Amino acid sequence: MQFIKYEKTENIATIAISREEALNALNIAMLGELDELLDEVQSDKDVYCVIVTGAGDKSFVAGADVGEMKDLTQEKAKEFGAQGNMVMSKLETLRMPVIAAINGYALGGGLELALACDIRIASQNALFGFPETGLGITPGYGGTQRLARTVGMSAAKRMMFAGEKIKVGEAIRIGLIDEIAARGELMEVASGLAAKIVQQAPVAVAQCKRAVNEGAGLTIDKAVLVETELFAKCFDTLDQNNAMEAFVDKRKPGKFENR
Ligand code: CO8
Repeated sequence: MQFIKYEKTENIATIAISREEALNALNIAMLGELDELLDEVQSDKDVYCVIVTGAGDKSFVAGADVGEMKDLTQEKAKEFGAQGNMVMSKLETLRMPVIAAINGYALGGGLELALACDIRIASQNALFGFPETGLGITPGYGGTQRLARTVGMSAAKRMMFAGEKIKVGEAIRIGLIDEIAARGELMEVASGLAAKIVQQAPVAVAQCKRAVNEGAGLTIDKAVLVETELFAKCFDTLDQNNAMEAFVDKRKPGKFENR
């Protein structure tokens, strides 16, 4: 891959968007690489948690590539938007949790990428915003929807309407991020959380993710039915059998086997 670095250690995969000379701005080739990589991650039984970050210490992702976008026709813009949206949805619906480790600029498409992750941890120097209205466009990779669902409609509208860039203090206040890490300690903090996640039963964690995501658009009556289905499926797993047996026998369960 030209624009993505990929590593896997102890059930944790790290995807680093890597185009430092352009502050990791997303281009079409990079989205194609990410698309293929996400298929590989989804089918890798050994990956229980993913961390997404940006290469270097200045930028997570500074948006979609403006140079690549500037001459798009309406028709091409639809194609471009659809490709990006498909990749963001693939990331959002990965079986395992995804942590965004935001190491600097998370602007436009970069913030949209972070919003498609399950949990956001940012370093002190991170800066968030949707500068799109200043470029004459709307966010196009699901940002209008995921930002409003994450921080509420008025905070989301304010960020988009005014094109304001916000720092970590404001981002945590409005619920855009979950944790702030000292500069230089971001990957340690993100890996620490990932290490806790991979110690839980992977199937149970995956079903929690599905229940929250799939229930979000439903009425509570329908949403709890989704939960019941996923809850019940856990009882067909070896990990549930072993963990509950160990509890009843008053011993520690062995390592979960993801089955
Ligand atoms: N696209 C292309 N190149 C970029 C981008 C970008 N989004 N961001 C930075 N770069 C490049 C710069 O052009 C520059 O390249 P060069 O060295 O060749 O001149 C290099 O990265 C370094 O950038 P700066 O010199 O500008 O660095 P500064 O530290 O001075 O500024 C900023 C950093 C504030 C992040 C500034 O670079 C900036 O404002 N970048 C653009 C941010 C932006 O507007 N992002 C949103 C883009 S729109 C979008 O993401 C829409 C997504 C949905 C698309 C759907 C399509 C249908």
